[in-house]
Amino acid sequence: MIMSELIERIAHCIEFGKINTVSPYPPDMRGQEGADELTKKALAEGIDPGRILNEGMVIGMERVGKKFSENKVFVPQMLMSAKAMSTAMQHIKPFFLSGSVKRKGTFIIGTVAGDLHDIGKNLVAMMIEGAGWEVIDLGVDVNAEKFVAALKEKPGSSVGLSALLTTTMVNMEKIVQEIRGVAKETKILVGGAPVSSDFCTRIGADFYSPDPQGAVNYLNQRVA
Ligand code: B1M
Repeated sequence: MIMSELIERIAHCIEFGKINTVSPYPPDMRGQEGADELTKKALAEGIDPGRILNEGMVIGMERVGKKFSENKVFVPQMLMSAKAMSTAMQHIKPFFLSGSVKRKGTFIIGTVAGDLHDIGKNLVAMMIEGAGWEVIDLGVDVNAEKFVAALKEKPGSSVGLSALLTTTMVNMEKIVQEIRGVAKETKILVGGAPVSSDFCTRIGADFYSPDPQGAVNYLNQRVA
């Protein structure tokens, strides 16, 4: 199979929520390979993991998101896509982790209170860990108290907040304020689809990045 065809099949599996060969969903792909097997195959064929991620997996998620906006698919389909994405991510993750023993510092990350989206946050965590940082991932639906408690355990850490909903991005402000209340100098990064540079400035965070690489660059340049 040629490289671009394999990458497109991965995108297709994620778009339609085809996890692996045995998964029964979607019915018209029953028995076919899913994101699991195809990602392993792509890596075995030597395809760059960055291409598999950006030209395959992320594109698949974008397509399902667009269809959701147009009311062409619903939450269950998005969940299947998210599951296919997470399964594929497990295979590419080792390629993004650096072997460096000495860590540059600690980065605490979480998706903010009320928000259960974790794919983007996981990608950011993975890239930052791969760039040589210790990452403490607090998961999803993380409130200010949990961020503050993690920071108290690891003073001097930088913090990353992710939000995917316009209704939850507002929770970032409270978290920033609470963190500033206990550790004023903490570098706070924010990101996620509805977040912007203006919003970042308005809530008193330090840096907005639209993507994981921007967050890595900021940490390496400003914090390490
Ligand atoms: Co949700 N959802 N969802 N969803 N979902 C969105 C976000 C939405 C835009 C879909 C739409 O309407 N088109 C919409 C939000 C609308 C809005 O607020 N403006 C939406 C909605 C409405 C909802 C529900 C309310 C639906 C409902 O129940 N009626 C509900 C809310 C649940 C909750 O959180 N309380 C909901 C639920 C879900 C699922 C659980 C089904 C599932 C999430 C599964 C999971 O994450 N494990 C889901 C999904 C999959 C999506 C879409 C389709 C995909 C999100 C995603 O993973 N994208 C999404 C539509 C879309 O984005 N096109 C949508 C891929 C990911 C790689 O990108 O997360 O943007 P992203 O992360 C990027 C950057 O933003 C950035 O880097 C990442 C990599 O490039 N980034 C950072 C992210 N965090 C960062 C932090 C940084 C720096 C960069 O520094 C710290």
